[in-house]
Amino acid sequence: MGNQTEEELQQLAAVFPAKFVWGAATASYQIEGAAHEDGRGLSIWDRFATIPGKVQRGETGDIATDHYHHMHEDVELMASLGLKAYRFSIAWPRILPEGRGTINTRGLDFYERLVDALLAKGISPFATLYHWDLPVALQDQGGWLERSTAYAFADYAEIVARRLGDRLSGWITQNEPWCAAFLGYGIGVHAPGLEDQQAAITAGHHLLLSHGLAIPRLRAASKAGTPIGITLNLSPIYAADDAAETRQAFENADAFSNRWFLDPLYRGSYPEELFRARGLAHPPIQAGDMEIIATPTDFLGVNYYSRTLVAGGPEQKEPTNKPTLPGAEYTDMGWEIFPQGLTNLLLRLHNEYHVPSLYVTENGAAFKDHLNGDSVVSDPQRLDYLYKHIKAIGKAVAQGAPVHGYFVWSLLDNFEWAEGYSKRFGIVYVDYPTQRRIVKDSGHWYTAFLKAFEQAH
Ligand code: LGS
Repeated sequence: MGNQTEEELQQLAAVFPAKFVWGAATASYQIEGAAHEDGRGLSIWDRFATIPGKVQRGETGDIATDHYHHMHEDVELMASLGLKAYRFSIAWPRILPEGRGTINTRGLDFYERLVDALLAKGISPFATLYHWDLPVALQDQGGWLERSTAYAFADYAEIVARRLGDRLSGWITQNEPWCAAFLGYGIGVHAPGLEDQQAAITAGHHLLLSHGLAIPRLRAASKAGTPIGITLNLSPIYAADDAAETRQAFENADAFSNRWFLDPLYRGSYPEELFRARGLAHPPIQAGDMEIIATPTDFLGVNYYSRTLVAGGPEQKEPTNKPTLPGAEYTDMGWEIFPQGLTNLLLRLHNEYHVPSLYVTENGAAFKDHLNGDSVVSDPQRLDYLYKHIKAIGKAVAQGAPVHGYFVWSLLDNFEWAEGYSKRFGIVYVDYPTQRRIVKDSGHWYTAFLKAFEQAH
């Protein structure tokens, strides 16, 4: 397993406050399967995945890890790993098959069973309300290009909160609105597959609006004090060289990758560079929108995987995290492994945006994993990735960043969107033909670290 001694693990664990929450994360479409069961409506990913060429090998989430039918076993697995928290997402089309209107109570029942099973094992449930599976019925009315979708989201949020709000440890409204907007509407690599950068700006605005509109609805229907936040994918920008043009490229990349969503949430405005650099217009902002979007939340969820390198020359128009640097290490996704980027990012959110509370809601890596014999998956690179990133968080905590939790992406190998099942992010291996779960060495290591944490506190 890991090369660290028990003392080293305890030393690292001792850096984190006693109430720090350690968990793992998943998302509905990536793990649940049971796409046509118990009254679930279709989502934009059900449709997108069947378009030839959109997902590697034409794979879909129809079965995925079949978590819908393995839910109790999966909760047992989390307990055996020693997880203290679990971040999952709720499939909107299971609750409202048409996006609004008639409620499918069987959908609510499933998530209630999950939450109760977690609580019975002492695992704190954190629910994400939107991890990209929009009901197709709403997409057919324009999806996130329509303002009314933001209002439909707030209604949906309240419906879920009325059922689960007395038992959750936290709400996450939106997961990575940047990805939903840009990958889904701007370049079409995710559902719904549009390729229109102006549309991405509009979708991003309505995603942010939906978040702001949902906050008071969630608060009113949840037990007092339940923390509410939003999760962003953030990637600190680094200059690849010291050329003069690189400075402007740096600002533009930061506006695009980070400030597009951070500034409206924490400063009440969009960064002008976002529009200027790309020749785009502002989204359709109505009076009061920016105040709604900037409604105070309790925490920010940070998904961190890698940094972004920029160079100013004309040859590189988009920021990238894929150049091949001498000496750098890359994951199976081609993303550079850069733990100190996470330290810097967390400190920036604390110092520049004054975020009151931070959770790392995703962090992890894909590597090529193989089942050895019956029950061993040796994944030293993932183990090392997790260790180094937890250490990087510890550095930020020691310098005052208010980080309160960490969720590994992911509990299980799963449907990695456009990559299908070819990329494995789990700390637990899934043998898809049998749906058998096998804890990888990184999973065993995480358990050892969590034990060290208990001992250190
Ligand atoms: O599985 C997803 C993980 C894997 O890597 C999860 O559903 C998402 O929330 C999250 O986006 N995830 C992820 N992100 C890495 C982002 C790298 C950005 C590269 C952008 C390419 C255009």
